[in-house]
Amino acid sequence: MTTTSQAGTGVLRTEYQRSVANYWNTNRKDPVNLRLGEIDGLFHHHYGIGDYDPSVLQGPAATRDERIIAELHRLETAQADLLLDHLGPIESTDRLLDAGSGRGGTSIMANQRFGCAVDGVSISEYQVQFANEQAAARGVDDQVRYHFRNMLDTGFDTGSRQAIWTNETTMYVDLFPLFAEFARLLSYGGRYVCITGCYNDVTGGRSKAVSRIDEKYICNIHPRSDYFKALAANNFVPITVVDLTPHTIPYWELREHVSVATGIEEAFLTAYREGSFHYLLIVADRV
Ligand code: GPP
Ligand code: MG
Repeated sequence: MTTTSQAGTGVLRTEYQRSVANYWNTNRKDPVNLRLGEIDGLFHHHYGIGDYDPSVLQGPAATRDERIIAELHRLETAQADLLLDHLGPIESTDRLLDAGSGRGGTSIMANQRFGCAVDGVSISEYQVQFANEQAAARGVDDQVRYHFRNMLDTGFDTGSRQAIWTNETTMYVDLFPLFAEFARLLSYGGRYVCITGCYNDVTGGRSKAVSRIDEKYICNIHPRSDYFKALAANNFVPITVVDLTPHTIPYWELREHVSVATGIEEAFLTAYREGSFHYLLIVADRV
């Protein structure tokens, strides 16, 4: 399944991709992700969904931070569960792709739920190694495999996937070649699920708050319209679109109170509240 184009330095094609890989390779002491993941060994690189339990902010001050960390982790795991809910019926013989798999949490959850093989790809060698160690520690490394590959050119076989998802990773790539690669990988009727942050075409261009998010993560948040143009151009037909914005705001409000907050919380809250930015779930079928 490996092609020469995926070997060694071929994975990183541009200076931009190298700078993104460098960010994730060197961002190793990120307590906002490690402290949460250490709770149960599911390491996420995405945000949370749902209401938080307000009692975590009350109770003994000495253990308050611990309670908030556990609650943020619960909301992030709930987000991944929501994404997986939309993959449709998956058989244990199917193969899935996690495009931009980070430290691996969503892939592990998919394998637990469906019992099928999952491949994750990341352009961060550090993340790939970390995630493979997690799969090995759980004894699922025969089923869940992470690869140092580029999601724009995965090298996996044509038509080999029943479903593909991107969990907050599409802001790192041009959507047209990305969805062309996904269309190649999916069999007819295969499903693509995306959770993303996108900016609002209706209110105009990129707001200051959205630009701050781009700057922090070295990403390029797309306008909402780009998703639907790029899906349509690549034979994807949307079946479900949900604006998750009101359901992610509580996560950010709670995150403002935690010791491991990074300072980006205010930008997310401003962007969501002013309406310049949406947290979107998009589900589409390949025809
Ligand atoms: C990172 O998650 C997510 C991104 C870099 C993509 C940007 C997402 C948008 C919705 C715009 P993380 O868990 O690594 O971030 P943090 O360290 O802030 O928790
Ligand atoms: Mg995080």
